Amino acid sequence: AENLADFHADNGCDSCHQSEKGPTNDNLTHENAQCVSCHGTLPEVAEGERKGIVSPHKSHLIGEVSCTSCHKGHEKSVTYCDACHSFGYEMPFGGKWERKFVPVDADKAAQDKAIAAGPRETTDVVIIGSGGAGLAAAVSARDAGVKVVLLEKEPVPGGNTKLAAGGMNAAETKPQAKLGIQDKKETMIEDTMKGGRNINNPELVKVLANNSSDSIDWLTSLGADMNDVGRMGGASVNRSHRPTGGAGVGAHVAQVLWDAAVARDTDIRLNSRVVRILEDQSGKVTGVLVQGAYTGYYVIKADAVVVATGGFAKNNERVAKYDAKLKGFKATNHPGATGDGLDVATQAGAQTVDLEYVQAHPTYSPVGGVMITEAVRGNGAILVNREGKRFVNEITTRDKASAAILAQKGESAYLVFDDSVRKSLSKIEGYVHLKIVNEGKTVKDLADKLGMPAAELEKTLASYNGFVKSGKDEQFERADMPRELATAPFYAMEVAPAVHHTMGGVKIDTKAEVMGKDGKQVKGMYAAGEVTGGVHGANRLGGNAISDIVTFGRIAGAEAAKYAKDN
Ligand code: FAD
Ligand code: MEZ
Repeated sequence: AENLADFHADNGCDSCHQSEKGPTNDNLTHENAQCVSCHGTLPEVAEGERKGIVSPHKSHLIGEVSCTSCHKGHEKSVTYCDACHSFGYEMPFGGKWERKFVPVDADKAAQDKAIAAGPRETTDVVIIGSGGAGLAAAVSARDAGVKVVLLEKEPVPGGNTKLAAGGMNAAETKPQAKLGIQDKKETMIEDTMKGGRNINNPELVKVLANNSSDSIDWLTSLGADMNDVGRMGGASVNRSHRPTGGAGVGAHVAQVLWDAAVARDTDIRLNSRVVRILEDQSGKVTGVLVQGAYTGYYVIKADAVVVATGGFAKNNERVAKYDAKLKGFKATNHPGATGDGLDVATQAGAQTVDLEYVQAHPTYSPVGGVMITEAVRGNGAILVNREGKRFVNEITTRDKASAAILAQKGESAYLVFDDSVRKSLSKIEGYVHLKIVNEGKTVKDLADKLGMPAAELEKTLASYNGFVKSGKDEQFERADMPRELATAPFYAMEVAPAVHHTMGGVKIDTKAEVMGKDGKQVKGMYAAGEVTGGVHGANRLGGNAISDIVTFGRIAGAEAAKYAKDN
């Protein structure tokens, strides 16, 4: 047998499909139920696995992950995890992970035919993208009482949001108050503008900061735990919120929003790529053209559309077009961050802003294929080069930290920390689990393992610990040094910059309405999250994206619902 369908052929097509015609929806609801009925649920399959391996059936992915996300019927199976990791899983009938970007207008004749056939169905609001912005929009639109269809092109939901690690920025929040942290929305505005080199749209920044504590309350009301508060680069105070103990913020927030959307009976369709936003002759939005991976092209008529399709950091060709220095760089993003949504929106008349600004995250693990959260530095880690020396203020903005790492020998550096940092942030356990953390019983032992001059690393740690004690970093003026690095064992991870965030995108106003190329709003089109530009200027501050997607996602959903009711 070449694939799973061949292998199951003796059982007949109806052992997987409802009818001989094949799948009846793009979530493959029936087909996945058949897998589960024979092989068990994901947790049941995980239970029977060999212990001590990184289980392919337990993951940080959100929602109920379908078997068919990896196990394909009529083609080679591929491990979705391989988009970022390389665990070397042996899959039955497995093939190699490969993704080629297919432009949204690739199959124009078939698309025109589907449009000519007219709408297959009608709804009030279509939301494109199941990341945090799309899910927040879905929850608020459903709460406003309208019908919603949420379309996601990937087989798994959550986009980049499910990967977010360090935190969500918010000022004047209840968790900050409990921890005695003094912050002001005005300070968050100033930090954000300064970090963005003052080219951000100040009106959007005000919306971001002024609504940030409300967004924390809203998430909390949906069941989120945002009680741990740490520091991210470029922030004057601790305002990055995450779950107690320092677990990754994104998987938690995305799961809470997913559960809330599901509890509100949102019609969520995976494997469903939007390839066109449709408009009438006056330019008013009338719906979308969807490419269902299994059911083909079809039209949904809708009064309003929310574009929440995320950024394009995983599309290196596109990234390099805007910033040639980043050509060939790895990316921290999920595989769907290719920029389709931007194409769909601009083809329907949306104006764009700041596309030339693409951000590299300073600490990506070339060994593990994953981003190492800024929270590790925020909680105390330092960066050293191959000579064992510090070379930068570790909590400066990302553009500066990335440039400093690239200037070191080998164009990478080591993130060095002790056991007290490890204990302060449970996210670190994930890196240990991925076996990308070097450990030494002493500083010398760690340096020997890294092939670094031990005396130099010992000297660096001793002088840094002196700065912690005196409260003044004489070398690089690092403002926040939360703890001494003195508790064995000691740890290090190799890190190098990777493409992380695309600051530019669709131009929006403070109601998340999309601005057209003619400077007027595109009637019925809304956008939120990383697909938009203007909030972060030339350089986004760590923690501001999750704040952005929750706040603007909520606004986009509520405004789209209002527009749909009025039209
Ligand atoms: P996404 O979450 O990326 O969702 C967009 C969705 O739209 C995707 O699922 C995509 O597949 C789908 N889509 C795209 N095109 C189409 C189409 N044509 N049709 C249908 N669906 C489509 N920010 C912080 O503030 N704090 C952090 O700690 C943090 N950590 C991060 C860690 C990592 C590893 C990464 C990659 C990012 C991190 N960020 C963080 C940034 C932040 O996660 C993202 O900017 C944010 O989650 C984007 O949310 P979004 O909803 O706009 O897009
Ligand atoms: O905002 C981010 O991208 C972020 C905080 C990432 C991280 O390092 O955790």
